[in-house]
Amino acid sequence: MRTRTARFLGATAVAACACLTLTGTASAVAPANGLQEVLAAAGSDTTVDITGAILADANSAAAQGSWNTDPDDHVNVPPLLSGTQTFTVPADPFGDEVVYSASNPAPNGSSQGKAALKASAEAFDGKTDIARSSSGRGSSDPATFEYYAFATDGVTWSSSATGSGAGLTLTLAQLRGIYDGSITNWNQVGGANAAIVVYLPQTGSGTLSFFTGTVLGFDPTTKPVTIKRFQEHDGNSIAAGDRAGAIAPFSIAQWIAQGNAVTPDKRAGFTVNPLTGAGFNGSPVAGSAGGYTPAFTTAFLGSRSVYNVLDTRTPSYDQAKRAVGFDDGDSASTASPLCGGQLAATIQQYGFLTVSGPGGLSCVRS
Ligand SMILES: [Ca+2]
Ligand SMILES: [Ca+2]
Repeated sequence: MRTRTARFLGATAVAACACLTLTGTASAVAPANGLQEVLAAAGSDTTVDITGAILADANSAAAQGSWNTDPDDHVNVPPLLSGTQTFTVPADPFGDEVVYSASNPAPNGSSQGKAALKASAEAFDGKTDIARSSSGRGSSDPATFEYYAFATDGVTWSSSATGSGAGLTLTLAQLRGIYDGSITNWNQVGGANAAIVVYLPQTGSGTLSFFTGTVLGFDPTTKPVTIKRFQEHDGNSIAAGDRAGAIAPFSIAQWIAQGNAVTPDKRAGFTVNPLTGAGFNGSPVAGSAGGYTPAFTTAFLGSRSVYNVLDTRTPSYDQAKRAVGFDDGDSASTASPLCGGQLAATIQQYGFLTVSGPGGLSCVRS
């Protein structure tokens, strides 16, 4: 690997020198570098589907005819594989092929995606080039991480449309009471007489850390309440016998995308429900199946940015930025299609609010 890396480092250096002559485009993202790289995104479950659409656009014939002329291959690694399923990230000039499987699981959730990005930067192998993240910068993140917020999601509580908590509106105080163990029966909050079965997403989930850290403001595992786990945004992963009594946080964007059939429907009859006393009191979703749109605002305590994270140390950093970032000029005209506003309709179809950044950008860097 060392020999190949050294050889292609030479090629990168040549490309970098060539770009220095393009003085008129100093603020643009770097040009295609002539290397066919594999740009792999991994991590968040919340953004796996919208990222799939973003990367499919980057791989499209239109992109290859305009900006992705190498062409680089953008690969979206699923967070979870079932049974004997495998997923292969092809080799490229910087890294060998990676085969994810039951024995070599893919990064599942934002934390693991960012850990994989950091490891790839340190190894200079680019096996993960982009971390999908539904959580912002953490205190232990390397300074070389760049966060590109590209959309806004909301997290609210969900219950089964045919269960004991169907059709309810909860106050923030009630939701917190359920998760701290002081409210244990749906009839205490206007529902049927049945025990509330309390669910949280899998550990390492960005939705988990946002829901507990921001919406609840405490860690329920330190409270006198029994917590069960599910794979976030997947109602089918809640035990069938628990569904009628279950409560679980759910990404509004994921719920909409599933309801709009742009991604497989895993809602299992769960609905995303109003939460009052948290900055936005209405229904979080408008419209009907196939045409759902997000109805919450950024004033909602449960609203959160979602990000693509890059590490400036990875071998394909500049090329990854061409798909999901922008450069120091803060100009929409020289940004990636995602950050230049060209994918706004896709972002909305997948249930997210769009972002307004400086200079007409549709991303914010932090
Ligand atoms: Ca390239
Ligand atoms: Ca790579």
